[in-house]
Amino acid sequence: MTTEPGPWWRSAVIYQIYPRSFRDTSGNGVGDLRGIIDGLDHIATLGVDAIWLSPVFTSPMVDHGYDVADYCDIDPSFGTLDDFDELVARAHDRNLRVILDWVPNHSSDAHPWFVESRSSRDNPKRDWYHWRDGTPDRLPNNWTRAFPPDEPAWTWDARTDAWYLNLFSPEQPDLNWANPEVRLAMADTLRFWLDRGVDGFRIDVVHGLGKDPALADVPEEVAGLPAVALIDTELTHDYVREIRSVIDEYDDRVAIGEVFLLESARIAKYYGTGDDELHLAFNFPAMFGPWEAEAWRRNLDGAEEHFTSKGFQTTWVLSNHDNPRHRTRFGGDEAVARAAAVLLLGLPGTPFLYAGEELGLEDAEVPPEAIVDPSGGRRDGCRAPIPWTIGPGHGWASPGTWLPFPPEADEHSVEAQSADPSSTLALYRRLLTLRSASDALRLGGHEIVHDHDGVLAWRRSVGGTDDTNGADDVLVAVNFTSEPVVFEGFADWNSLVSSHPDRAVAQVVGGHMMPDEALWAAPPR
Ligand code: ISL
Repeated sequence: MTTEPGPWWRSAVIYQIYPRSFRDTSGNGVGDLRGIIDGLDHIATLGVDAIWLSPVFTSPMVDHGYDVADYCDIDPSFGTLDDFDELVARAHDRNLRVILDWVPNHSSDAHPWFVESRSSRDNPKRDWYHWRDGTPDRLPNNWTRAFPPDEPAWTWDARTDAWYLNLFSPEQPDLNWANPEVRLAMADTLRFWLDRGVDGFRIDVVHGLGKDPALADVPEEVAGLPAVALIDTELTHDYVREIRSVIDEYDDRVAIGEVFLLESARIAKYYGTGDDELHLAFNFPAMFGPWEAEAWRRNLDGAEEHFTSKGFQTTWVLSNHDNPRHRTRFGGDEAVARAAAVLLLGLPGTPFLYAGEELGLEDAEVPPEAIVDPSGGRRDGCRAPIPWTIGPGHGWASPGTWLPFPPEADEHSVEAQSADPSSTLALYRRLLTLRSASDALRLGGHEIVHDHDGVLAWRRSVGGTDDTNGADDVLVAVNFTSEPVVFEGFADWNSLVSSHPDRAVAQVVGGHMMPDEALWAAPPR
């Protein structure tokens, strides 16, 4: 049963690639587009539906690509536009969609727009960024930037004796979206890539676009937080509607927003009416929670309350390029990381995988002298290169890599795990194969059927749960404890897949869960 009643992204699994860390073919220690082309067979075999590339545009790389100096070209360290076109064609040949990471809130200070804007007070592009008069000893407001934290979000520019706004590093000046010329120019950058066949965009810090025209202070009690986590104005919704209308000029594309707000209710507002703003927004509160049954019960209830009940599609992320990998966050235990995979791909909504989680990678140990992240190193560990092969270099065409490999890189390599049917990679492949064959798992709702003694279980179904009518019905059960547990009600169900290598497929579960086990099961036939 694989009928698709809705748009492709409703039933998709999206795989995030951090291009610098994926695979190097040029020998410079940094991953590149040809490396991604080489990795497409791995991705297609894994069984995901789309790839999202963190930024590949021309960039001085102060924030490793999130500082864009040309929105319509590929950075030479990644390759060329021809490589990009080939990547899109080869991905589409394998039924993989391609999503780009668009960074509209700020450009690089090396972008020609900013170079012009800062050149004089009467330059035609002066108003493309946020400039404020003043004196070097008087900040325009109390906002703080993200990189490095605890510093003001303003940089004094002696060329014209004025401040400019930067919510991230001083090399990432904020664009002024209140200026219609900025919006038109940015819309054209979307069309440039849509015309080349990309299937959508992940939109960086999209909630930050609309700045309060008064640029008023934030309340003193939250002034220590980076301002980017606090900005949430009505103006932004106007801009998001404009962005959506550009994307809607093309068929079948998706707008995914990074709404970096820490409350689901506020994130949900960026879906607009359901068809005029974002198609999908990351729901980060779930990612920041612990590995506990109660927390995941709250996540599922919150998804229902804020998204599903309003007709919005929920998203789920356990790991990305900005946070320690979930295996590391949850204590490093492989059994827990495997259980998390079974949970993630059994949740109702659109799951995002972060390249390397299918290998069960942990964060790399990055010594102080090797830190390259402008946030102060917090994000370097999760950006460690992907180990492809066993042995020195792990398949990278370079003696050194821009960050060290993660721990146990031989054992975790694609080569080692491909040959091992009990590997984490084999588990992900099995989960994704089952998911793609099950309407219940891809499209169904959920009903919680058990949530005590550290076990959370829910049932995914479409067409009712009466299996005599051929309905598709799957139980997802997660034992969050390191003890064996028994739970009632599903004694005669058969396992479809388990995080535990000792659980046989088609074994009657009998309500017994092994320590740290998560499984999917089907009703007796
Ligand atoms: O990771 C964070 C701080 O260390 C977050 O606050 C992060 O800055 C926030 O999620 C916004 O992230 C996005 O925009 C940044 C970029 O550095 C991140 O990689 C990107 O995901 C600026 O473009």
